[in-house]
Amino acid sequence: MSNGMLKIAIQKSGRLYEDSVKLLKDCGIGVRNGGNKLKIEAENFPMEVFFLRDDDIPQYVEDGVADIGIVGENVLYESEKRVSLIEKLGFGKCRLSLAVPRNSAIQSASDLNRCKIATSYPNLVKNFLKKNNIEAEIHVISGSVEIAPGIGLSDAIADLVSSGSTLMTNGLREMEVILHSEAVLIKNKNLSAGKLEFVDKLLFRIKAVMKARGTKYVLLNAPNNRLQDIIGLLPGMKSPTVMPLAEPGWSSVHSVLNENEFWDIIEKLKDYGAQGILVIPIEKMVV
Ligand code: PRT
Ligand code: ZN
Repeated sequence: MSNGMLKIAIQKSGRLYEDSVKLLKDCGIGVRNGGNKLKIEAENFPMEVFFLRDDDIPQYVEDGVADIGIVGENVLYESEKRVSLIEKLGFGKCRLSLAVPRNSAIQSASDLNRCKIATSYPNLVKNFLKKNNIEAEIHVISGSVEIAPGIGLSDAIADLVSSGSTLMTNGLREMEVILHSEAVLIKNKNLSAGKLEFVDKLLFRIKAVMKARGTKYVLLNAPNNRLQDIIGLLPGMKSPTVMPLAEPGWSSVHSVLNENEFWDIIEKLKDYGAQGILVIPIEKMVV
């Protein structure tokens, strides 16, 4: 039954599906699931892809039905399954937060003693309460947690938040973050040496893709008399590439920039007289 292929479990549909498939695709691995199948063979990589509900993924990976999986940290830690976290993947970001009705007297987690908290994450909430010496009652509901206070089911909720608009439209105020979460790659703890080799190969590609996602390639023309100032702003992989332009007194400068410092640096480059600034996405980055 078991063959040499690496078996990966990803979400069948939902918030993590598209980004999971995109990540594999950017790693050169084709995942086509036209027929809404449970399992397909990937293209260009010895891999089988299982499409599952996210809640089932930690269990499948613990049991070795799947070798690896992509799942939110919230689901992973709530499941309390014994698998290894290999890599954070930078998408599906959210937080599990405590929230109360806007006008509630409850101001902080410590005010939750003897209160009722509705959540779909009883294990995470229980551990949080224990760690903070809070005694509250947990009421488990599987969906629409945000309506619980409004219908008198609970005093507070613990639910996933990303933009915060669900809390806002339900008249709730975010009080405290229990867990920051993003999609992660997990693996079974007893993989064979052969499987681990494939995991390493995949991980190498994932890291190259993720590194590239946070960076841009920048080309610009610099007046030679400001070249040192401009180079000083640009880190580059080793150091920026500088080439003379056909026009005397000018050089072409190429470099790699982090997305988050990008706008600041572009403004300063302009101040230093840089012209013709081109910014290009990087597809893969192997350092
Ligand atoms: O069918 P299946 O069981 O696989 O899917 P699911 O319905 O359980 O999960 P799904 O697809 O909704 O989410 C999958 C994963 O995405 C979650 O486990 C998180 O790791 C991650 N994620 C990221 C989120 C959110 N952001 C998110 N905003 N999961 C849920 N939400 C919900 C939240 O529950 C709340 O209802 O969105 C609402 C809040 O969003 P804002 O933007 O209004 O704050
Ligand atoms: Zn789910």
